[in-house]
Amino acid sequence: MNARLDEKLEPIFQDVLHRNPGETEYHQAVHEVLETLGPVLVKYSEFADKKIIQRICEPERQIIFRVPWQDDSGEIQINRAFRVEFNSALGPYKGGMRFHPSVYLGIIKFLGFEQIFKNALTGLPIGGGKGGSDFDPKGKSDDEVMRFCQSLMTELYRHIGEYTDVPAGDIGVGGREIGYLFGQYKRITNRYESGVLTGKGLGWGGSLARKEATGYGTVFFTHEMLKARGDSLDGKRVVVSGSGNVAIYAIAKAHELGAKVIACSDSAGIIVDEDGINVETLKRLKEVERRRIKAYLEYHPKAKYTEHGNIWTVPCDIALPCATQNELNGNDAKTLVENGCIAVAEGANMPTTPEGIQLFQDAGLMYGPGKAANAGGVATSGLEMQQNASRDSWTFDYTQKRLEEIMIEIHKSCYETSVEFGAEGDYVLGANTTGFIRVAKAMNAMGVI
Ligand code: NDP
Ligand code: 2IT
Repeated sequence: MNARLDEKLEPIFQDVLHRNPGETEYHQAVHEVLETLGPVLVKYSEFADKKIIQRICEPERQIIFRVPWQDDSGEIQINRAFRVEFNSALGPYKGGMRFHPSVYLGIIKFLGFEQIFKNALTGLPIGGGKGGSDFDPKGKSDDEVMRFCQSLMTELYRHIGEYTDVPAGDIGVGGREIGYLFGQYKRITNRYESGVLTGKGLGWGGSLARKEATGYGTVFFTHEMLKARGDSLDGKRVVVSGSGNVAIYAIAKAHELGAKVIACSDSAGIIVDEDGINVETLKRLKEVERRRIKAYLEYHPKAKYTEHGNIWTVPCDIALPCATQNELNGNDAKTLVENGCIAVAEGANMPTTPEGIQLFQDAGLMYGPGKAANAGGVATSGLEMQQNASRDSWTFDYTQKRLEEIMIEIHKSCYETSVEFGAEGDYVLGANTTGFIRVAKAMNAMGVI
């Protein structure tokens, strides 16, 4: 955390450090937002008087619980799960569940904090929340995943609901897990409450284009950044980290808009395919067979695999980090800049370290932070909630059109805010400020709650 904070904001940050010891990712996420809020407090002094920032930094509710389950050999396993209901000024808490062994309170709080502003940017009536568990789905059988999800929901059900808190997927949580979670919620409550979870399967309340939405949205946002400078995706070399839900559909949409994605990765290694990454192969390997990216070579022997390689050393015009937090550091940013990269858009949440962001901004790159660039996923979850509320289901084309309009609008409002605050093209300031002002105005109107 390099940039200095405004003198009004530094004590607020010190208090966050003091009250949330050891939660480094949460500290990082708060610092990044506070860095941009100085001018907002000058313009809206009532936000300072009413301690809006201090209140936003304290989650409305945090739930931590035990998840016991039995593995296939009959042994009892114990995981820990979280749901952080961060802010409900704009609507019910909304945000995904992450299943990954690295999950602890600090990760869920950073994600929940980001989600508040991201969700505000979508313009839809959704508050911010996040949850997850240190459960590792890798290597588990379907039955084990089912038993774990059922046990988790046996506690979580009492905290969520269509008008209260609406979870969805994130790392390690996709259609399979949402199915098991929804089934257990329905069974315990005896209610077919479609709007309690999003990312559901097609045919039982899910929305077309939700699976594709985050990756597609990130590429729509990238396209808008390029258009604002009279450029386009056509013919661009793109590198996408990760090979999960967000990465796959970012690659698909980048190809559709004329770019060539030449590299992707997983936590074990990177694939470079100069012919362009084959999306059908990726889908088969990752969505159906749940295998490692290395297996891509079996279908495309001319591609190159590097165990534990660094994807950011692959020269490209556009970089889309779509894996996880802090996956792109200052050195990586320097390499990308030196290799002529012109734009970075974050499909993942907080993938770039503060040093990396600073380097991109100093170099004048187009840099779209996750809160704006990956908001298409939660926005389409909002559209799924709309379809559930009206007991309707929309076509793929209509839903995708709505997603594209939302991404265009997010880009526009971030850009306009950057101009208003004298930092044209600074999407970090644009996203943080726009999202914050929307939440702060609602909180202010609702009194001290
Ligand atoms: P998936 O579980 O589908 O895929 C995650 C990908 O990232 C995998 O390739 C995984 O590799 C890699 N990865 C995850 N953790 C690590 C790690 N610690 N180190 C290295 N690689 C890692 O998740 P999603 O695609 O859904 O999520 C990716 C990112 O996008 C996350 O930051 C998530 O918060 C964000 N996001 C997701 C949204 C959604 O709708 N799903 C919406 C907005 C943001 P491996 O398989 O080897 O672990
Ligand atoms: O980080 C995110 O925005 C998500 N994982 C999606 C949240 C959602 O509720 O769809």
